[in-house]
Amino acid sequence: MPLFSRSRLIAGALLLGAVGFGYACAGRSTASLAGSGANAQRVYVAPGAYDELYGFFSGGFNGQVGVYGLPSGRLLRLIPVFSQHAENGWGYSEETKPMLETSYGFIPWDDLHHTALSQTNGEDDGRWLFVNGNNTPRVARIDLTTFETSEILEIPNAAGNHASPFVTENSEYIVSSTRFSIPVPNRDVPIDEYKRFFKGQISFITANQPGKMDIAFQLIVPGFNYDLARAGKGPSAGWMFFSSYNSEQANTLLEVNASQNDKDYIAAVNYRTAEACARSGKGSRATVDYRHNFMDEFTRSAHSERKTSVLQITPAQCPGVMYFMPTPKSPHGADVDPTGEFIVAGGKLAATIPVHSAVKMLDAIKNKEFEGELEGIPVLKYEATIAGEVQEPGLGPLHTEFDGKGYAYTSMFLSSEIVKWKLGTWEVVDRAPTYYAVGHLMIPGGGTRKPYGRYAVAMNKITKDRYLPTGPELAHSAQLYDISGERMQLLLDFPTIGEPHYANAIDANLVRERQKRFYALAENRHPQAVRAERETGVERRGKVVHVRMSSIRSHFAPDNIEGVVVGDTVLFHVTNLEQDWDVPHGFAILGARNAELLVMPGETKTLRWVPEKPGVYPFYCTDFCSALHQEMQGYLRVSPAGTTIALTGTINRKRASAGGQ
Ligand SMILES: [Cu+2]
Repeated sequence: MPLFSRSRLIAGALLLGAVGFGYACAGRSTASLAGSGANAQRVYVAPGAYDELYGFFSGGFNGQVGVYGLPSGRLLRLIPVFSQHAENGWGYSEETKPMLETSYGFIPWDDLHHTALSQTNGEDDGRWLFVNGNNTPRVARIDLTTFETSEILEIPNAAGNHASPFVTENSEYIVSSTRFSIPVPNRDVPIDEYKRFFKGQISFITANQPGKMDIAFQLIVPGFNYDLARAGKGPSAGWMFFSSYNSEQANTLLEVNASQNDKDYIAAVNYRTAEACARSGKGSRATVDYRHNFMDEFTRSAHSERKTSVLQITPAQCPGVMYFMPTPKSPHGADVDPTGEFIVAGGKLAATIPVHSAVKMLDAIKNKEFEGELEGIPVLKYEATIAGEVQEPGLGPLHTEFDGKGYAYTSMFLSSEIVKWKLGTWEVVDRAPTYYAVGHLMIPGGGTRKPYGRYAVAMNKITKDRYLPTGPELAHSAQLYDISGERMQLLLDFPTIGEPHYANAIDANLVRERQKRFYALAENRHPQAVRAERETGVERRGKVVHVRMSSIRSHFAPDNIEGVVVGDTVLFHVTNLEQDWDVPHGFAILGARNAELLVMPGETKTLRWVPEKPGVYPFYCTDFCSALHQEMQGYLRVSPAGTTIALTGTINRKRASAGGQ
């Protein structure tokens, strides 16, 4: 099979890059703007109307998820996950800080790459969105009734949690596999002894019980780089497919040294077999250190628990758990079509798009059509599993999504285009340029049994001339295509926050009607909550002053506080007494060193504040809550250390409560 040589590939990339920019000029020409009025109508959502779809876009290095309405591309919300978020105090308030605890300590940032919506029977169910943290290996659950991160699990023995968090058909598991193999357990060894000490790992994480995520089992596998994954379905049900590269096990200059082999592998893991092995006592429990963090529903406070062991299985201990399918060449995507029969690889340096057949794979396993074995893992013959190859698709095939109508769409990073091809005949039927260097593609429902098949979104790595420039850093970009007809049609560019690395989109009806509107005050079990103003007050415990404060349109209680001295730490526990939708209150105080608080109706949040100088410090509501929002303020007096002024919290000169001394 002809492969581009490295130099030819690069030359081709440069050539096609130039073609890409040629398209850009064409994009601005009158000819192609002629249809833009009609295209505008197809993405236009009239004032007061809703978008058809929620689009959840990972923010890459901002550690957040951006929620965009589609087809309009309107930004609706940023959901902080692994990164502190000053807008709502995520990771700053005492209640949310434990969510960012890890075995490395408090980490207020991560690199969030992939999203995966929960599924029931292989279809979107609108319950949760799972996302991964790449740098400090973690996975997270976002509750789609609140659009809040409700759970984070760290992954031991991982480094670069890239092949994550792809979901099984009934959200039994999400997976996590390591991009960087490391010594397992991680310890002080010479880097040159990579092949001897470094291992990969593939973790299956129980996902369908909120608050109870854990690692069901961890497969210890050869020290390759594991990149992406998809669950099987239909004939491939019970399997999970992982792309891997660096089968050379290089530990330096991977750009050359990890591209030596003609083929790397797609790893097929049978997780039912792994479950059976685990049940029958195969494998062993290893001592590790990782964190499981979750929000308590009733205190609305996060807890961080330490975990110290994980069940590890090697493929040699568990025959039938894992097979390698040779795949050219440094495969990136490993995408399963809606029927579950085809596993499409995006060999980013390959000249074709290879497609494996699940049925052929199962036959090949049965007939032992192996070309060898790697650390107890049979390597299947390429000819035995391959269903077909898409010839001359373009340059740099990465990711493939499906429309549910028999077509696949592959992003071509180097030639900056989406290539549409037919499953079964492998013929290319359409191409559409992207602007520029498309990474992932997303078709709403594309990873499920029933893709919606109307739109595709390209997530691009380079924006160049697409928007008004904003200094050295340009807005990142997604592009929306209509794929309902024979030819793809570019409808819309929209800028995104952070890197839109990957995304999912879901029918808005599956999410919209299930929204929580406020938290019931009667169910608030936060230990410092107040249910009425008469329960507010101030209390000194040594050098710590607790202020139990309420907020309701349009005042705080108490709003005059005296008796705090330099050397005290003040904890403001603010309960929002409102019981109505869309009435958050904020809280900020002069000199606060982190963020404000944003407190949802019925919720209690805590701001830690350490005054350093005597004086009077105003505090106020930061969220515009009513016509009298501007009046929603108070004062806290700080006296020199050693001053003996009674601690009081008052409103309208009345004591807010008897809690002071
Ligand atoms: Cu307010």
